[in-house]
Amino acid sequence: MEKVNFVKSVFDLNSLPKLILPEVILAGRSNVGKSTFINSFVKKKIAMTSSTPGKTRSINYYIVSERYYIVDLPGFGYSKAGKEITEKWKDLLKNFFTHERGKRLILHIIDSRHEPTILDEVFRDLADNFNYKYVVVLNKTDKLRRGEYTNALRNIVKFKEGLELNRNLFPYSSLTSDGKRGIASLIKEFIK
Ligand SMILES: Nc1nc2c(ncn2[C@@H]2O[C@H](COP(=O)(O)OP(=O)(O)OP(=O)(O)O)[C@@H](O)[C@H]2O)c(=O)[nH]1
Ligand SMILES: [Mg+2]
Repeated sequence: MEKVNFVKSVFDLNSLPKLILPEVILAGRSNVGKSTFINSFVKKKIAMTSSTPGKTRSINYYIVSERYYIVDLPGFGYSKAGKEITEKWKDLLKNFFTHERGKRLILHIIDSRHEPTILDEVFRDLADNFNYKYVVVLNKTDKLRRGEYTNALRNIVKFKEGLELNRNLFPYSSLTSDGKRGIASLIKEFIK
């Protein structure tokens, strides 16, 4: 069993962890299930989750078996304040991703029940500018019936060119841990 520990919450990019390790980064809309993904993936209630959007407000670092970080990002689209927050979020993300670090794997979490939003598109395009490995995790699949699941998979390939099941597209459920094996081997390969 892998050992997972909380490292720190980062509010300012000058205080990122000094130790550089590969980073598995959870990005996605607010309330999509990034923090829940972490808990289910590492089988430990380590990240704070909520049914109300906007729970994670800082960049949270967790370390797995002293070998890599899992990084929980604040969700996008949580905007009581609207546009201004969105701009701030874009800046923070852009700065975070342009900050000189080790290698990175971005898991873009998208709710399988809904079409990707405009902010998902903004993030996808932002991620395109960086040289990091990028995959889509289509989550909450436990909420879908079989036909809906098939449709979700069929539709998501329109989101980005070259999306391919189990290569850079992973269905997942935090409730049942369905799809965990594929992501586990992706990470294993990534940290080699
Ligand atoms: N059924 C089901 N519910 C899920 C799943 N993943 C997350 N949830 C629920 O979705 C809600 C939001 O989960 P969080 O993990 O807090 O979402 P987040 O993306 O971290 O949200 P922010 O911190 O606001 O960015 C919670 O009520 C979770 O229980 C899943 O795979 N299946
Ligand atoms: Mg969260």
